[in-house]
Amino acid sequence: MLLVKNGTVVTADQTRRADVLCDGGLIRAVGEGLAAEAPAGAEVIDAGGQLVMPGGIDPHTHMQLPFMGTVASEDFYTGTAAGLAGGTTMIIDFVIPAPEQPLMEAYRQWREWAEKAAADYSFHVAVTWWDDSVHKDMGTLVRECGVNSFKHFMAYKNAIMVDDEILFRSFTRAWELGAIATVHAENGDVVFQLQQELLARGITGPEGHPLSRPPEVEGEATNRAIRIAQVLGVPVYIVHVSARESLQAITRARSEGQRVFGEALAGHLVVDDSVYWSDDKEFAAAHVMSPPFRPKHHQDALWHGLQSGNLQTTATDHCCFCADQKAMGRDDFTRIPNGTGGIENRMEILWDEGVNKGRLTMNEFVRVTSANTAQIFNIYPRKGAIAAGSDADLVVWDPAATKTISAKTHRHNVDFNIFEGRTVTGCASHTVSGGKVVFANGDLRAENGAGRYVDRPSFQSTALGDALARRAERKTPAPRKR
Ligand code: URQ
Ligand code: ZN
Ligand code: ZN
Repeated sequence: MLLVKNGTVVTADQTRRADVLCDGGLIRAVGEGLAAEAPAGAEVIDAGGQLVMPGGIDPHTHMQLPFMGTVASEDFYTGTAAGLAGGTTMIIDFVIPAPEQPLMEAYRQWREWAEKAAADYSFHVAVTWWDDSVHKDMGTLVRECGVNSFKHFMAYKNAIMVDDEILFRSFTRAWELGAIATVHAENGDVVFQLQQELLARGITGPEGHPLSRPPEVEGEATNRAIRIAQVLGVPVYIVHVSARESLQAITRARSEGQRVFGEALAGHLVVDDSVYWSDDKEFAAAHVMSPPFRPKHHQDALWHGLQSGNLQTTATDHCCFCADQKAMGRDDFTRIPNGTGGIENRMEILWDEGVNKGRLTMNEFVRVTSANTAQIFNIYPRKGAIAAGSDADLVVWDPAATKTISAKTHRHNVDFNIFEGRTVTGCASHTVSGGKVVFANGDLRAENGAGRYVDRPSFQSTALGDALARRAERKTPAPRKR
């Protein structure tokens, strides 16, 4: 039994003084004066002067991902443990089959890797190729494995990139199954051409990375994915929206009633492209991720996207590579493994830059760090809520505490932090995962293997599924009048 007392409970839609009683991994009661009901032996957290919020959900991580000739340095244990130290109590990672690799084989591999997770986890499954077996495995994944989202990379040509025909087939299949399609939206063909041109001009340093992936490349692919989803009548989720152009495509579609969701990374909200022009090439290479960090005006657009509700979730795309791995691209920026970290820092960055600066209310903070993700991926209110019957995943947040972020002290298993040197006000003092106190005033008690796989039911059994079904009953749209 765990009692979190004297705190102010902040959820997506409510702020109130309340105690929280947890038992058996679930929240049992939320209300004032529960201390009297807690048995003598109950563990107690005194949250006086602090906030009690749903544990964060990071919908975009890549623990120990084999990628670009190496493997991400963060594994499922160290990565989820780092998340717990920052208030994140669940991740949605990615199964990314190699082209021609059976989806079920890749799924089993990632499930094995994730056994060591210290916090709850789930998987989006990437469709990186197509034949009848992919069509079949998608059905098995939804019906038997609790997968309700399929990822598509429109970038990474000659690797995991898929073309419009596969997008069409896979979006259609996802819709049939009541699953949501998600995309990494960059035009991989244009990126490839720009990369070749830059290399031919002798531009091999990390500055070539952003030059080969301008915002227009992301805006075009975002719009293309949205339009294909519109033709098919399926919802679509755009991961790591980094540019104003992509947000414009999402905003337009949403304003016309299309069901499109967008995700912003903590990194894209506060780090700009000046990092790539540093004389310190190792520093610049450490920031190589896709889409790249953008000029500052894109950050303002992303914050407006979160404030307006046109972007719904925040993530990290936690995909870490150490300096020696990034050095694989010392002579050719296209060989620098793409990815940066941040799972421990996402919530404190969102709080400091969002709530402290008046961009987000505390309730909106909960929406974009937890509740919206839980709703979009159909695990609300099990996750993302503080209510009787919800999982006992909580963060006790000290709005007055300060913390200076550094690779010297962070819990990530990587030798770099894109938020290095930032001092934030507001951070987790305690994290509760499955009803257990796993982080308390700097003491991290993450347990290898304590995390559970979280099934995410298909949408067919939900209002969204009904809405989609009703749409499907409409006759096939008449050919557009020219
Ligand atoms: O593209 C992704 O999301 C993966 C491969 C992580 N790397 C990255 O640069 N974002
Ligand atoms: Zn991506
Ligand atoms: Zn990613």
